[in-house]
Amino acid sequence: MGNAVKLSTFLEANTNIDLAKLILSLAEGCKIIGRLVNNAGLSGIIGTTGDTNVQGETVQKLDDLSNKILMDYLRASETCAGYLSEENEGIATLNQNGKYIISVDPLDGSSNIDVCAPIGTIFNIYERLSGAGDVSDADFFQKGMETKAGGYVIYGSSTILVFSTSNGVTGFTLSTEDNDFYLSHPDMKMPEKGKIYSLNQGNTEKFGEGVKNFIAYCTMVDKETSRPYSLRYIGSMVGDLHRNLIKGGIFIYPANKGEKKGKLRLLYECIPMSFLTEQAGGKATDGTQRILEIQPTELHERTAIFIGSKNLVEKAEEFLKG
Ligand code: P6P
Repeated sequence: MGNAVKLSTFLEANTNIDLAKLILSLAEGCKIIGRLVNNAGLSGIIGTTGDTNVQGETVQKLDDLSNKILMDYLRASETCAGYLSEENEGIATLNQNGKYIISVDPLDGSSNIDVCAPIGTIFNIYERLSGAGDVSDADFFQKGMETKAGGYVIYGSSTILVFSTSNGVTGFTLSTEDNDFYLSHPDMKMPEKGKIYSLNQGNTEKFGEGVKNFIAYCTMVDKETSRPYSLRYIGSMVGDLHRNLIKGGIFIYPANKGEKKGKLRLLYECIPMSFLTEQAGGKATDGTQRILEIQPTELHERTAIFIGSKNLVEKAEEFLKG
């Protein structure tokens, strides 16, 4: 790969050795997950396990496999003390003397596996608050602004690791030549102005008036503001947010009549994506406050989210304030 910058080289130069080890272990696990996703149709691992997870959602076989792979690789890192996953009811201690803890959605959007749409692994890393020994829930109840590293791996037309350690956002593409991650997206910036809105418009009748009025604003004809905007919705948060990070836009999963606090989970979906978005110059709120300022109180709590290009999130907030 010539003089392309390897992930390991970038991490050595830009973070401490423990965090670098953790991210490299995570990246190794995601390489395995990516290969399983790419071969899913041939290896009989498409479909469900027949179980439902703590969220009451049907568990895809690849959800379960991805979760187990990440636990194994992060345990081997020796620097990851604690693990919280969408797929596990409670937290797990991986290394009693580890310095960090991690919250993950092992395979976000996994219901899209059968239709070959982009899916991804989302992660958020904090320093543990407890000194050593077993981790506790309290270690995970930190506001998103305490994040030490956060991001995702998208398994799409290519496999790309996108993350931040508080010094901007960087993307690394997995080479199919030597199976290593190389710098491909230095200093990613969320376009301030976007023309894409992304939400499940089929739920409009369940939304509050503010969201309905923002949707009407997006669909109105107005040449001066390049409206109507385009609706793009993959049904996979990682796919929708990666597109918006590159092209600009807003992603919305609001509270609604059926989901009082929305659907998406605070600790391992909304906080990492909001941390990354703010690091790229975008904005992320629950409609009234920064996602990164929400005080978590439950491991699997959910939140409404309005996230993306600053101009669109602020326009949505105007409609929410009525
Ligand atoms: P809906 C996938 O199940 C997920 O958690 C996110 O990746 C995605 O944005 C959302 O749910 C889709 O939910 O209700 O629109 O199908």
